Amino acid sequence: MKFSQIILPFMVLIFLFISITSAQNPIIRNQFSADPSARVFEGKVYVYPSHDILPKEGKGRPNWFCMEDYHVFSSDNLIDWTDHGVIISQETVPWVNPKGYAMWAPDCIYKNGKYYFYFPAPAKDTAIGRGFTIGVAVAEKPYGPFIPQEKPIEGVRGIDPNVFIDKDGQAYLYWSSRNIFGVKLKDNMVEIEGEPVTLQDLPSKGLKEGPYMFERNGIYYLTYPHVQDSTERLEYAISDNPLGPFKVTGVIMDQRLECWTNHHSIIEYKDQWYLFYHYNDYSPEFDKNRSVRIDNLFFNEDGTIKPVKATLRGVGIANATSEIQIDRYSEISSEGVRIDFINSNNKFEGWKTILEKENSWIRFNSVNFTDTIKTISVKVQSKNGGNLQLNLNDLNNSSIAQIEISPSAEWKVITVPVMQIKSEINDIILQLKSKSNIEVDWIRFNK
Ligand code: FUB
Repeated sequence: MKFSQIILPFMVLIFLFISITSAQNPIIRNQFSADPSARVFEGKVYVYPSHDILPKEGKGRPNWFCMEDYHVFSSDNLIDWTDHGVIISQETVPWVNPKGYAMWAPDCIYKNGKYYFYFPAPAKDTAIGRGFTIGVAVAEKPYGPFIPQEKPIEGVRGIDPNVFIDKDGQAYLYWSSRNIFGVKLKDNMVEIEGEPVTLQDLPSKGLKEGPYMFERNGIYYLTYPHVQDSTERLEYAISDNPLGPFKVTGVIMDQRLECWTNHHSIIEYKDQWYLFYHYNDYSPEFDKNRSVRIDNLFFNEDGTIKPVKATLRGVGIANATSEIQIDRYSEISSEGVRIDFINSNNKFEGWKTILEKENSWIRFNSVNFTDTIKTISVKVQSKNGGNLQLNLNDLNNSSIAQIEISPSAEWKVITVPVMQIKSEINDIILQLKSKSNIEVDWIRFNK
């Protein structure tokens, strides 16, 4: 067998693996994921989320959060995410109740050549105390293997640990238990130094949890979910000191009635700030099975944070030759477009776009083209058949493809030629040009 016969199939496989996903929300599409703590380590973004599962008989409490382990994910483009697998589970931490199913929101930080993973869980030994306490696991690499400490951190009780390291190298641990608490960490990162304080002057009414601290231009931003009205919204307060007192300053993301919790983290990566948060995309009927999302975050000149718009499109530039899930749109016409699950019995199969009114349209922004594109393939289904038109950037521009769809009750992939496209980034707009409904799964451009 020639070298090329051995190597080429592998190269094709690698290429397929890299090119099949495009940036969109939610970012993790084969399991539930929540409470994302994003960190930049070794030039990549690592996300440490909670791992929601469905409670079942003998597994957790009905209709409540249920989590037995943590995975970690990484990406260097916020588009293609690698799942590094399980890093900690309730069965492998010496002090954790192995039947607790409550491995809630974690965090991870780098100090002195080691990665410290902080996680809340109920202890198996009631001598440690009832309810949640917070433990640490330590690794040489951001993806593990993480070795858990024998005991949780002494003097800390609560959930949602967050660690911040100031410019002078001092580390602080924050957590919540209705209020938000903070304390310095010793240099060993596994013990606290001094007595924890309740952070002042945060809203006095309504649950506050999920603290996330960061510093920018000398301002300390304490960001946190808070129930101001009926569900959690993301707010922030600022200070000139990591332990406050704080001044409540604004709302980063408003409440969403469909998902009671929101939990977030904020990072700067390659000169852009991002908000990582969650929503119950794959589980509209049960909001304790959530999914991680990302959207861009911007600051005003005075350092205040602009409210973040939650989008389906998410962040990043999609590759024209990947399957573009246009149901994760950036904009749709005011009527005539619906998004639904492809298979309501397995929601991880994703969504479809239903165009049901003549001239209705859907836009997907920031698609990277090369001038070698010759055809477009569309996965569609239409009982009565019809026509789609594809435009770049503006509906008033001349169309680049006309797609005629014959009647069919089955999904099929139709491929038609496209006009020449320059090598650049464009928005794509798909428009219905007939009276009958057309359902679209994805679009892909081919060389
Ligand atoms: O994921 C369980 C809990 O829900 C988290 O610890 C809270 O922050 C909320 O997101």
